[in-house]
Amino acid sequence: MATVSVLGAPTQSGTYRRGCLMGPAALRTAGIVEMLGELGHQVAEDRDIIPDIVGIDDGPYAPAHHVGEMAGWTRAIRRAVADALGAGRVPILMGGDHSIAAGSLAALTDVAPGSHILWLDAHPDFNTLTTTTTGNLHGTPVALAAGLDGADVIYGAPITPIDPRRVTMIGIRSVDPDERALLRAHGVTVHDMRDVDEYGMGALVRQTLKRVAAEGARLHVSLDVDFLDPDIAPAVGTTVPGGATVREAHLVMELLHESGLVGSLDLVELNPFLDERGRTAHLMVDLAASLFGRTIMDRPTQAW
Ligand code: 5AB
Ligand code: MN
Ligand code: MN
Ligand code: MN
Repeated sequence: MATVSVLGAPTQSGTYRRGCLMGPAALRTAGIVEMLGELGHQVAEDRDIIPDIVGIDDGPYAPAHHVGEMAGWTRAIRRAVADALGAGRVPILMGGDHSIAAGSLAALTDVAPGSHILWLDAHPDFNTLTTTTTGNLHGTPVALAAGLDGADVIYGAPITPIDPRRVTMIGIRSVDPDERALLRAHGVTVHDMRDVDEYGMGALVRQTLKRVAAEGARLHVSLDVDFLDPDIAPAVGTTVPGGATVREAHLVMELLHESGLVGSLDLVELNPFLDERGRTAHLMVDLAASLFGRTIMDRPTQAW
């Protein structure tokens, strides 16, 4: 059983659409804390992070906007997640938009260098402060945590960059041209939806887990709501058709649980303002439940 830190990061400055700052409240309303208790885990901490105040003029970084806000959140999140990891807890970072992962990924290399990152998203979020065409910083956290252009501005202190060759992305179906070139150049493993169609979700996740186990690594999971198909998860600003089904997403989480390798989790991009009677919030909590050990039938832990 795990000791868990439930950390809210109610941001929305990394996106152009308002509402995802209500994400942590919606996940709590949908019962995330009670769910963890019911599965036998101990919630040692349940709070929202307060961002640092960092004044940065967006001017030189245009079209990037809210650079100072992201810097302030990133620095506070990095400390909070590193504290939780350092205390042997499993942090669940609840967004908020996906720019917050710049903080959790840096915390990971602070405390557990060599970790592997599983990025479940329609998008790779591998733009830099110079390649972003939208200026929306939720499209940048993986590249920034890898130390690419803009990392110094956002972190304001040295980081141990993540190794992009230890990043596996699944669910990808919307990639910008410069982003595609960067992903290739840095050796990120990208399983796009075509791979999911051809090989199946289970096979891709098992392959990834085997690799992580062989690396002797822990796994950080970053789950963007838009990994899911918009028909089942409407509460997100950046919908892309053709996403994961309910069962595909649960299968990912069930296999991750059985592996015993997951040490930290981001639940991001939930925009409750766009939800239908809480269904996306409930789905995200149910997926987290599968990751933390809920099963349909009791079954022995399977060799994967
Ligand atoms: B999300 C886009 N690549 O950079 C950009 O939802 C979309 O956290 C980013 O995955 C989507 O703005 C960010 C066009
Ligand atoms: Mn994302
Ligand atoms: Mn996305
Ligand atoms: Mn999004």
